[in-house]
Amino acid sequence: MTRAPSLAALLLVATLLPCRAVGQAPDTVPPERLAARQWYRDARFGMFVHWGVYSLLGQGEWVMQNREIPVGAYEWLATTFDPVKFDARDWVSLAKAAGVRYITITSRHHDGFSMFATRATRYNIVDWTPFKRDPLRELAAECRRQGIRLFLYYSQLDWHHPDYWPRGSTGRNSGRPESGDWSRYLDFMDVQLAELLTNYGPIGGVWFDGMWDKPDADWRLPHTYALIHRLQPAALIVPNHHQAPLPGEDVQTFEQDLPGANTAGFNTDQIGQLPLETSLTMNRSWGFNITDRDYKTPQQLVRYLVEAAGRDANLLLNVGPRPDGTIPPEADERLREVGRWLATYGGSIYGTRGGPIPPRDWGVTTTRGDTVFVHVLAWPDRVLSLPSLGTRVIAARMFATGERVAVTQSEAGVTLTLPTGGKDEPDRVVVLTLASRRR
Ligand code: H79
Repeated sequence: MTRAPSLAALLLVATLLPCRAVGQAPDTVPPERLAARQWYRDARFGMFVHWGVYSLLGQGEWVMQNREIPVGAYEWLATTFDPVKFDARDWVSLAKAAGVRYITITSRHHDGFSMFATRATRYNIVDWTPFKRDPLRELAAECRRQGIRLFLYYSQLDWHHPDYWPRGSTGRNSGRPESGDWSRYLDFMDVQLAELLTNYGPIGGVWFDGMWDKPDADWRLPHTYALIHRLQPAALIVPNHHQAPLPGEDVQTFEQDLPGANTAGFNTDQIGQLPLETSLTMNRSWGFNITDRDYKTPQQLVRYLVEAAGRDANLLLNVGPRPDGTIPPEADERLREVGRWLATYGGSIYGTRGGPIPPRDWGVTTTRGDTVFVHVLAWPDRVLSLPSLGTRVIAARMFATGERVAVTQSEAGVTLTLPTGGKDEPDRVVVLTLASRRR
């Protein structure tokens, strides 16, 4: 009861503020946000969670759109959502075992159903379902306990809200009235975002999605971004709008593609200076899909993480929990496998930056200080030649075993002779120590 006026007040304050976040040169980003970006770059690995009413149908998170489910029928479906086995401690413990440093969870997806306590609409998990609990609150508390940062996915696209009008390229067949008030919809989102940034303690950031549904609309981004940064100056804005970064944004994220690749068909090839992230499904679905058996192997997932790190990007690896709140065993096993790999090789991933050698067919490099990690992902021969690193290599050994690696070097480059073993590993990591005049 006491929160509504303070939220209104926060919104008012945000409205009156000059939009300082907009058009800022990078050097005017406040220090707490710069520090958060640095933390984020160091993290390298996150767990994405797609979970909502759609999970009940086991056909992915686009089921409302794909099966043309009308708003009324979907509203009924939502009344049955009762994930009695949801246990925040299980989820966060799994995240820890996987070696992720942050979790990004759907607070509200395109179906418009809020998976958190909100006063902006009754169409939320606390007021609309028999479950009555706020999973975000439980997750936020558990993340704090276990030292995981929580990011909130928030869909700007909405297939349910009557004021999402005029319609974009989706959500046209859900039986809504052909009218609505766009500015009221934007106000609704701002109220919800203010709640998310007020009621759950420190939030890592907001992961926006769906703007691509109406690319030409006025989304009032400067206003909303300023609101977020006003409420939590260290919260990062991670927009999945498939465009080059806009003012006020903190991360450039790529969906189902490594930065620079565009197999998905909608990712931009313009890579800016911001921290990078790649989001990836383990099978072909984000939301729980009961028939999608097309899982990547743990080795493929490890290699994707390494490929991302070699391009200076984080990997945000998705799981789609089941409607009862449990994680599918296929996802559980894979996350733990990646975590086992990181328990050994994490030193070549966490806190590193991509390079200095650009990605190659044989693999990638990561670096920290005067150390370069050569990640040999696909190379059949013992001899591997690298371009010049600009300084001398003073030591080379295998990361896991410490075994010495023979090196010959000239101005043209560095040649490594790899040991015979380890070919069944997803990644053979060679640690090069460089003479320190490099930086
Ligand atoms: O939340 C997950 C997906 O539900 C959501 N983003 C991830 C993280 C997502 N929605 N759509 N997509 C991903 C694929 C995007 C398809 C698009 Fe298009 C192609 C957007 C623009 C062109 C389809 C055609 C939608 C609008 C036009």
